[in-house]
Amino acid sequence: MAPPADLRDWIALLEREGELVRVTAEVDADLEITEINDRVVKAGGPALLFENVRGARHPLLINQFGSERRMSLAFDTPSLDHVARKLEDVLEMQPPQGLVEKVKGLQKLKSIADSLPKRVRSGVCQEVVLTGDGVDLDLLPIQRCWPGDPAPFITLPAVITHDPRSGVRNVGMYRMQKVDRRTTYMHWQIHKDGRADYLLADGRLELAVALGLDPISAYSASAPLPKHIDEFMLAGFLKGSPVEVVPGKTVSVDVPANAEIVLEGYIERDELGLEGPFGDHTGFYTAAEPFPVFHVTALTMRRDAIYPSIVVGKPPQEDAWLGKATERIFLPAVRMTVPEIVDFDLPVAGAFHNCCIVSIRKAFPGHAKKVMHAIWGLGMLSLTKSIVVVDEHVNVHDYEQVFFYVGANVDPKRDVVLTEGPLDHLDHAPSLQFVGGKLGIDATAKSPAEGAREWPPEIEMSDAVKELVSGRWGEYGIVLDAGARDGSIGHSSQPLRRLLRR
Ligand SMILES: Cc1cc2nc3c(=O)[nH]c(=O)nc-3n(C[C@H](O)[C@H](O)[C@H](O)COP(=O)(O)O)c2cc1C
Ligand SMILES: [Mn+2]
Repeated sequence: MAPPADLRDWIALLEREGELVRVTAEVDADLEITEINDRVVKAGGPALLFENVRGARHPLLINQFGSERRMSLAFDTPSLDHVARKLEDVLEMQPPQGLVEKVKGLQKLKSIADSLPKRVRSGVCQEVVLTGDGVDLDLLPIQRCWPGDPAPFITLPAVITHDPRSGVRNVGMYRMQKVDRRTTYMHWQIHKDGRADYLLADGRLELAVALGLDPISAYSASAPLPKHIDEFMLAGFLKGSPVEVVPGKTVSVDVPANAEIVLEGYIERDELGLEGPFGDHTGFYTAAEPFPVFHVTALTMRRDAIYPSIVVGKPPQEDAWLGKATERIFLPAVRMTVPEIVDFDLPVAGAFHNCCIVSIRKAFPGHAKKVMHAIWGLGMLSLTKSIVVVDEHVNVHDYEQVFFYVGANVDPKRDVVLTEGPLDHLDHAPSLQFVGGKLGIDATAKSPAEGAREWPPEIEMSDAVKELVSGRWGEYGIVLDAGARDGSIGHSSQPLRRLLRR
């Protein structure tokens, strides 16, 4: 098996796996779909294909990413950790020793070479081409997500730009508020690569927006890669086959051949409009702010194109799983820079930038504080507002366990770091937008060198007694669930997953 090649392939797979429901009843893209989807997401329910959206010609797909099982199906992998391992394999490549390793090394290098996007002659994304006055966003079932939103928003786009200096492609997911039939805003926040391309452009920046991609390519638009790395290369690597592109009809930007829908157009350097407010993934409405205006010069699509959407809001929502994919897939890259990191967790309730829990192999006094500062200097993780550092044996995904060590191991005066730095564009709490306070909590065991008294041993039953009790369990006549019987209760490795399924 290979990961789905396009959105049709993906929908067929979801359907075969009992992971998709087709809704034929007429529904309204104005708020109604949000409420239906919200109930389904919170119940751990299936992807939804709304085939009859009032006033729109095209169906709407939502909740395609809304469970761990669907994420694994999308990546054609048993778990997201397997995806990370594939990446780790390449990142940790050592000079090969012996012939077998050399051959393996070459295979790995080939998998990178094969990841580059490939130009093809034609693409289904251009079966229908509407230009000029023919462009009509009203054909699409664009959702107005929350009652305070002033207009419908395109929420699951892959926005393709090129760095005007280097030509390197960037693909990012930035919501687009509909202004009229041929115009939207482009919500690229100040830390994002798409915005950097726009600021580097002298006057007009041409771009393209792909909607309805295979799930890995769609995910890659949300991946926080360094600016000089093309997200479609990551997509190609994770898919095991290149993203195929064709030249745009009205812009010098290549577009994914397999997209359901493509919007081509341009942004003028100094043309801004008041975007928002928008019910955001922070759980609050973000205030209206000036953002660039996107003029659509062509709307191209497949015949019977399917429009993809997602709703963000108070967590947990569907985007939790896109974030979890990034957390897992980027762990090897984080470890490349900070190898003492064992694992990390970005709690969904923390909207990803509010909190990071990290476990480390502690080797010297002050080590936890070193790791905090490393994270505050690392790519998009630099926007993290609070960091909790625990020792390597602590399961960062088990929030009760983490809470235990934060309570038990911390002298607030000695172990809490208060500093300041850049914060997420959407964070409404700091006094100033973009900069403010940072909190670090060192919940590792401390040594006298760090000003602590002798650290007490943690309570553990001996292995001999555990084995004895396991062996004799049947004799006691006590019935418990499986976790408790083998002594693993209270150390559940998947509390988040349970929470999200609830
Ligand atoms: C559903 C969803 C919606 C998003 N909306 C925005 C947005 O409106 N503006 C933005 O700057 N980032 C948004 N993001 C985050 C970016 O996609 C993410 O930071 C990505 O790494 C940006 O690409 P870049 O690093 O190439 O700029 C969104 C992410 C998701 C999953
Ligand atoms: Mn980027």
